Amino acid sequence: MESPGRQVDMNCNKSKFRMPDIIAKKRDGEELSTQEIEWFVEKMPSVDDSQIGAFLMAMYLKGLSRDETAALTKAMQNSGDVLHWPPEWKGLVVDKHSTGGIGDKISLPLAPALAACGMKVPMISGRGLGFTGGTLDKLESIPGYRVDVAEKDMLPILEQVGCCIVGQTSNLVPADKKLYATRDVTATVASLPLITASIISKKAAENVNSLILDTKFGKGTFMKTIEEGRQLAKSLVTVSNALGIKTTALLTDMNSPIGCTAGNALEVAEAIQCLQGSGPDDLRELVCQLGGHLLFISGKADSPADGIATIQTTLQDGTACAKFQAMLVAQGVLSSIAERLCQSKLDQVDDVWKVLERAAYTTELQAEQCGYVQSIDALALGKVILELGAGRSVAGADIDYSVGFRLLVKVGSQLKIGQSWISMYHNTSPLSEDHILRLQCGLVIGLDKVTPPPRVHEVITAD
Ligand code: IUR
Repeated sequence: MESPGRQVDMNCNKSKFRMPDIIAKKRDGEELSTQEIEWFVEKMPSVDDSQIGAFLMAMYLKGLSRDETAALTKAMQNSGDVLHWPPEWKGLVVDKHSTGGIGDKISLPLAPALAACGMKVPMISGRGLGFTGGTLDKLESIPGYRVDVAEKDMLPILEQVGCCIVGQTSNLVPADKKLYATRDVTATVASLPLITASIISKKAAENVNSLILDTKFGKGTFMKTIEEGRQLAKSLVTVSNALGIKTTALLTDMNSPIGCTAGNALEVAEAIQCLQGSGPDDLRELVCQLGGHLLFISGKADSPADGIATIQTTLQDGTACAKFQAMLVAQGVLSSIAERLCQSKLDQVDDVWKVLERAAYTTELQAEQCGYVQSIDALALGKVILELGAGRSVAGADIDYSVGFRLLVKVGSQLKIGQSWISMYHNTSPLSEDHILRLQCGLVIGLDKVTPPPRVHEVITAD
C-alpha cells in the first residue's frame, strides 16, 4: 500500500525516491544508499517536519553504518557554502573541535598558538547553552569583540594574523540547523552517527586540511563514561578521515573543571595567563597536547612530542600572545584595550577587572573538614554559576559575563579546616543557602592522598 503523506518532489529528475520509502527502509534496519541520503539532504527544505522527525527516530534506533554516516556528513557539508582558501595554504588550514565542558577555554590560547606556528585557523565556534560555556560568549566579554565576521572578511584576517574565532554564518551547513533543531524536539540528539555528521559537516564546510578533536568524558560533559567518550571519538575520527580531513582525537577527563576558573570574563583572564606561559598546568598541558598532535598530523612536526614542544615555545616566547592581541584588534577590539589585556601581567587574575566587567560581589567558601581534595564536581559548580547568570538556560537569553568562580585548590591539594577553596563572583547577594550547599557538596575532601588523574587518557587516531 502506498504510504500517505506529502510526497516530496516526485518529479525530481535526479531520482525517484520518496520520503516514506526512505523512512521505511531505515525503520526496517536496511542500509541506505549514498544517493538516497544525498536526495534527503538536498530535498530537506521541502520535506515535511513529521517526515524529518520520523527519519531521525529511525536513524536513532537503527543506527547508520560508517558509509551511511560519511554520506550524510558529506551531503550536509554541501548543503550550504563551503569555504575556499588560497592554494598556497594547502596543508596549513586547521581547526579544533571540543565536545565542551566546564571551564573549557582551550580555543582561546590554542588558535593563536597555532597561528604563531604558521598555521591558518578559521575557527567557527558556538555559544554556550546550559552548563557548558561557549567560546563566543567568553570572547564577547571583551569590549568590542565582534563574532559576526562575514566569510569574505575572514580571508584578510587569516592572511594577516593567521587565526580568527567567529560565529557560524547563516549559510554554513543549513542542513545541520534544521536537523539539530528537529533532533532537539524529537529526543534524537544522543545518537553517535547524528552527532558525528553534525560536528564533522561543519568542520568539512570550513574546508580544513587537519582537525584535532578534544573528546571529553566525565561529570562536566555530555559523555559521562570513558567508553561513551571513546565511541564518539572513534566515530568522529573515522568519518572525518573518510572525508579527507586528517584527524586525531584526544580522549580527555572532564570530571573536574579545566584550569581554575569558569565564567566568561574569568576564563578570558586565565586564557591570557596561559598565553603568557603561566596559569594552571592542566590548561597549558591540554593546549600543548592538542596543538602538538595537530602540528604532527599536519606534517609540521616530526612527532607529537616535537609538536608539543613547539606550541610550548609559542606560549613562552610571547608569539602566541601577540597573535591573540592582533586577532582581538582584527575582530573589533580597540588596540588600547587589546594591549592592556594582553600585555599587563595577569599573574593576579583579579587584574582582569581593570579591563573587563567586574562582578559586584566576591564570596569565598571555606573547607568544612581537613584532608586532601578527592574530587571537584565540575557539573555541580557549573550549574550554580549558570543559575547565577554566567550561562543561558534557553537559547538567546542574556548572560552576565562577570559571574563565575575561581578555584583556590585542585584535586590532590591538602586543605585545613576553614581554609578558603573557591571564590565566587556574583551580582546578587548574598549567595543562597541552596547554592552554598550545592557548592560545598561539589568539593569532596578525604584523608587519602590523591594523585590528580591525567587530563589526556588516550590518543585516538585513524585505523
Ligand atoms: N555539537 C554539535 O555541533 N552537534 C551535535 O549534535 C552536538 C554537539 I550533541
